[in-house]
Amino acid sequence: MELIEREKKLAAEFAVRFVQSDHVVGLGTGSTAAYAVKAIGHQIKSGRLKNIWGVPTSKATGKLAQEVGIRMIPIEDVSEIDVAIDGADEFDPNLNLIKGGGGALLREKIIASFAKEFIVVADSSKRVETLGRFKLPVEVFAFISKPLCYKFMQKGVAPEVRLASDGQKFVSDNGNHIIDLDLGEIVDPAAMKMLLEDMPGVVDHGLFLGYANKVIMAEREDVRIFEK
Ligand code: A5P
Repeated sequence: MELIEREKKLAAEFAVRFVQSDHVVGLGTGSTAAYAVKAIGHQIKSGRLKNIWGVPTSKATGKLAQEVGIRMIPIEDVSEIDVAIDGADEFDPNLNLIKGGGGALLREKIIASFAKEFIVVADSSKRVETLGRFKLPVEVFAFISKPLCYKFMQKGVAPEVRLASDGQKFVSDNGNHIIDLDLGEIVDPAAMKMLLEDMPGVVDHGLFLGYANKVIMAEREDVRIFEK
């Protein structure tokens, strides 16, 4: 297993110690979160965790959770989540995040917002001083993705409508498109958040400001915990 992969696994498995029996657990999306989902399944089987209910952030995660034996509640039946564990594409020193590389940002943000504790798991490549090296994913209503690209270009931003592996436009679990924005360093994430939220047609975006309580990052064989 290559180093980055080992770091993802180490961080994700470490985070699962914050899950206790009787918890409702938000299950993140992506390759790092998948290690946490598998570890939760393993600990249910071994008997360390009892009466766990998972809330998946995507159809893919729901499928994985089912395979590893985690019982689930659909997001529409959730009132509170004890702990959510999810990956990130980037995190900065304020624990602000870019998420959505896997296209699941809308449900990820909703689940993070319902979680009493939102734990981010990451390999060491995800740590940045300033967000923006990773293109910012923006989920938009499908019918408006092209006009919104023109709008972004007018604002001097390079947009890219995300494509799926078959070359067709990527469609999120919510039936929307994703526009990836090459912003360069996002010096004022709060201003960018406001700008995006003020654009009709934008459903949500991958800036997660003030959501994370902890980032658990693995760096080689060490685990580092960043907290606010
Ligand atoms: C999914 O939409 C994302 O927010 C992921 O959590 C993020 O892209 C990190 O993915 P990896 O763990 O696969 O790097």
